[in-house]
Amino acid sequence: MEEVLENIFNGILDGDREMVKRNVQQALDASISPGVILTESMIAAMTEVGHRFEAGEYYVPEMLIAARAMKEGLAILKPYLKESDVKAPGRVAAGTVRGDLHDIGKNLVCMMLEGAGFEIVDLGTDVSPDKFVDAIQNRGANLIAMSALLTTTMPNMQVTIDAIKTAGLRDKVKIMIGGAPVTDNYARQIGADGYAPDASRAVALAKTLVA
Ligand code: B12
Repeated sequence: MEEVLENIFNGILDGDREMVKRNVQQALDASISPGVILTESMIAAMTEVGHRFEAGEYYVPEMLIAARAMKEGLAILKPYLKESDVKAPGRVAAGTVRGDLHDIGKNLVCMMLEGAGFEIVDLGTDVSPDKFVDAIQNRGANLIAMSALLTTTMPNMQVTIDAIKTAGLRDKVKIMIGGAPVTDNYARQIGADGYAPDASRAVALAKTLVA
């Protein structure tokens, strides 16, 4: 791997934002294609972060600072990605369900999806079923990502899916869910298309859902 790409890769693993920003700019100045920068250094690094997390070598704080460094690097890369043709595999409307204000996990999932090339419509927290419906109807979302951290707000995932069905939009979207109290079983029970336990596996799931 070229040194500048290696620096981006290591910068993300270390959560070193300045190193990432500087080297992304240097890579662009050296006319390395944005797609190569994205896939070979940045997404590769986030994949490695995911592996280290699954192996118990990284914890949430490491994952968060890595994701933040990734996000700052992405901000520099983003305008160039639009010019070149790294195609977005899908448009994801993501939100924490009604009554729930936890957004750290949802934000991580958004960052990782964005890193993987998805377009993100971030609906924020305390998102009503109507807002999810609106994102499908008017904002072109073909994938819904719902997060819940409270056992008391989990049922609002079911309420949201019912609202999507009532609006006649269920066959227009794939729906994935996650959050600490959520399980694969629960996803099946409420008629979601999938569940992932963490942000790196959320990306893998999203890719299979839109494939
Ligand atoms: C931080 C935190 C808060 C912060 C939230 C800040 C913020 N901006 O998010 C604050 C202080 C606001 C808060 C408030 C409350 N909290 Co709180 N909070 C937490 C805490 C400590 C960490 C959550 C977190 O960020 N984890 C780190 C992230 C990275 O992990 P994650 O969210 O699970 O996300 C990962 C996966 O789940 C997955 N994922 C997440 N979303 C999605 C979505 C999709 C589509 C997919 C595929 C995957 C996915 O990927 C993520 C990355 O790997 C948890 C304890 C815990 N360990 O979970 C309690 C916890 C969730 N809170 C709890 C409670 C009770 C509350 C309050 C009710 C407390 C109170 N009495 O006021 C309020 C509720 C406020 C509300 N209406 O939402 C309880 C919930 C109990 C329960 N079973 O319902 C917990 C479990 C603490 C506990 N042990 O009692 N909380």
